Amino acid sequence: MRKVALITGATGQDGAYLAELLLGKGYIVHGIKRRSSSFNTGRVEHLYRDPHEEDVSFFMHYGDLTDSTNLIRLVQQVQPTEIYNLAAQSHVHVSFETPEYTANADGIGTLRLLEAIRILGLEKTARFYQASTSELYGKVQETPQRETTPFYPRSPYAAAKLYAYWITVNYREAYGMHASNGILFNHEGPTRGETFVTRKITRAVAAIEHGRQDCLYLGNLDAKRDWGHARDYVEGMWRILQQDEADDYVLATGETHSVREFVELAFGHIGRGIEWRGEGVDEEGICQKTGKVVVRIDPRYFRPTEVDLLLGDPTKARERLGWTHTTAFRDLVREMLESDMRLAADGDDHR
Ligand code: NDP
Ligand code: GDR
Repeated sequence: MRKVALITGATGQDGAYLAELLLGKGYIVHGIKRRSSSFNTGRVEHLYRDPHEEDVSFFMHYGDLTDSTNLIRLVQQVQPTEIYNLAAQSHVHVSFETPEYTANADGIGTLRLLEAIRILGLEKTARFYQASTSELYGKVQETPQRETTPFYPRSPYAAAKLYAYWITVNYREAYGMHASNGILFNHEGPTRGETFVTRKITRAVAAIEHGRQDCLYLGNLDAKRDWGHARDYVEGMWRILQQDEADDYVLATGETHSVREFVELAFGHIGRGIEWRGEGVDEEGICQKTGKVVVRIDPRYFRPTEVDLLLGDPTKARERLGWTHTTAFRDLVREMLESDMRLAADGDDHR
């Protein structure tokens, strides 16, 4: 019997990598996509085949985490053996602008999916993965952060994900469901959303190099993150669901770097060193080669409450899942930058 996976958020960065991984393992994969006025399936286009052809293994369905009836119908139709709940309004800063929607999609959306499984009597047959996040640690209580570190969310996004985390634990304990949380630290790649800081930087560096942009405007350069590659992290998600017992795991690299370091490395890759002048909102990054200002601070990118430092301890994942990251920070930056340089050279910097 082939395994059947249902992925919410299949059009997102992780959903696309995960769909590819599972198809490679022989799964039948069903993804949920949202109705949009323009195409939003660019990341999974290479996996998609006309459903009229024979032996098709990848299917997309319209759906939304804010619509219970849709979720119940899809779970009933698909009868998944594994459900990966990756759909979310995933932008921390945007969550301050859309807190209610974020709570609805990211928090209550998770409950809707768990209830769909229960209503359909699939709680003993369908395994459930919840995309939990290092943002739960927020104002950190312990460094490095591990599975036992107390949570202290610092945004509407993190507060919504806190509910999702605990309702997943509760359904595991209350109904014996195989429901697990992956507490994933930041993971990136060439298809990362364009407004997350890593991709914003690599796209801007490529655009500046091609003479299409003069300056990159950023917020807090001193924030530190534990950045890995999304390809590695979807492998960890899959391993979590292959365990006999459901449990919660941190996936991280165990290294932390500041936004400033990311900027320096990205500009360094195209042979343009950065010299920093000023402080706080007056801080500027000058290109050592041209003498031009290529980075400026714009306070609009500061968050009302910030998460200053994230550094994960992936020991449990290494010992129990045999999981470890394979892409080093420097190689991640290079891969993202090279991809954006190719897109900029083609005159097509949108994906
Ligand atoms: P993306 O923002 O790239 O993808 C999010 C996906 O969710 C997209 O497919 C999006 O659809 C979909 N989506 C958003 N709202 C809804 C909704 N109401 N109903 C159905 N689908 C919806 O995120 P990532 O791939 O980076 O992250 C995947 C998950 O992991 C998210 O839950 C995120 O919060 C979490 N996470 C991510 C980390 C990271 O560093 N990447 C770290 C820790 C956790 P559309 O394409 O139409 O916008
Ligand atoms: P994060 O990612 O909030 O960690 O959430 P993001 O890349 O948005 O921010 C990382 C850090 O960079 C600082 N920063 C900026 N951020 C953005 N987006 N734009 C800027 O111009 C900018 N300048 C500085 C931020 O203040 C922050 O400190 C990501 C998402 O994928 C979540 O869904 C996921 O849960 C967490 O990672 C783990």
